[in-house]
Amino acid sequence: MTSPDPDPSGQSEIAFLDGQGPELRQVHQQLNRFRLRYKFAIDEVTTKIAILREEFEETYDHSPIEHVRSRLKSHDSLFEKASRRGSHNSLDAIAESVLDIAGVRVVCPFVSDVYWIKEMLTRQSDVTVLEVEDYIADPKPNGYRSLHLTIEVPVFLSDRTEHVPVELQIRTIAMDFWASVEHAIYYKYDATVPHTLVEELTDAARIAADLDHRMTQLREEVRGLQVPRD
Ligand code: 0O2
Repeated sequence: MTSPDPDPSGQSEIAFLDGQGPELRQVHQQLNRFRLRYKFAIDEVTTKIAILREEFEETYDHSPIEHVRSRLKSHDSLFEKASRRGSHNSLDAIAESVLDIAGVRVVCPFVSDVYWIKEMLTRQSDVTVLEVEDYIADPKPNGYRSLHLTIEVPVFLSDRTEHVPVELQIRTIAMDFWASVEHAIYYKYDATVPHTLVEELTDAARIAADLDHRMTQLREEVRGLQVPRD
C-alpha cells in the first residue's frame, strides 16, 4: 500500500530547496535569471517578425512567412555544449561561448522570402549581426540548407540593458521538411545512421532544393500571366 502524498500542494519541493540553505537557492535563482534574458530576447525578435509579417500581408499579395518557432536551449543541451567548448565553469563563460541559447526559426514559402526577412531584420538599428552562415548558398555535405544568423538585440531591464544573442534560422518549407525528417532519423539512430539512409537523405535534400527552384519559377510564371477580366 502506498502512503498518501504528504504534500499534494507540492510545497515540500520548495521546503526541500529551502532546506539546502542559501547556496542551492541562489544557484537556482541565478539560472532562472540567466535564462530569462534569453526568453525576453526571443520575445523581442518574434515581435519584430510579427510586425514585418503583418505589414507585408497588408501591402502585398502573399505572406513571406509560413510559421515561426522559438526555443530556449534546454539545460542539458546548454551544459553539454558549454562542456564541449570548455566553458562550463561560470554563467559568464557560458554566455560568451554559447550563442544559440535563444533560437528563433522562421519558415518561408520561397527562397527570396528568406533573404527578404534577413534584410528587413538586419537593417533595424537595434539589431547587431554577429555572424551569418549561409547554408543555402553553401549547403552542408549532407544537403542541409538554411540561412543562419546570430544577431544581438538589446533587452531593457529595470536597472540595466543587456545585449543578448539570438540564433535565427530562416529557411523554406521544403528545407524545413527535410531538416525535421533528417533530425528525427538521427535522433532515432542515435547518430549512427546506416550509409544507405545517409545517401537517401542527401538525395532527398537535392530534390527539396529542386522543388524550391521550381516553385519559384512557377510563381514567376503566374505573376507574368495576364488574368482576363470579364
Ligand atoms: P537545436 O535543438 O536545433 O538547437 P554546433 O553544432 O551547435 O556545436 P554551430 O556552428 O553553432 O555548432 O552549428 P550550426 O551547424 O551552424 O547550426 C546548429 C543548428 O543548426 C543545429 O542546432 C540545428 O538546429 C541546425 N542544423 C545544423 N546542421 C544540421 C543538419 O545537418 N541537420 C539538421 N536537421 N539540422 C541542422 P542543434 O544544436 O543541433 O540543436
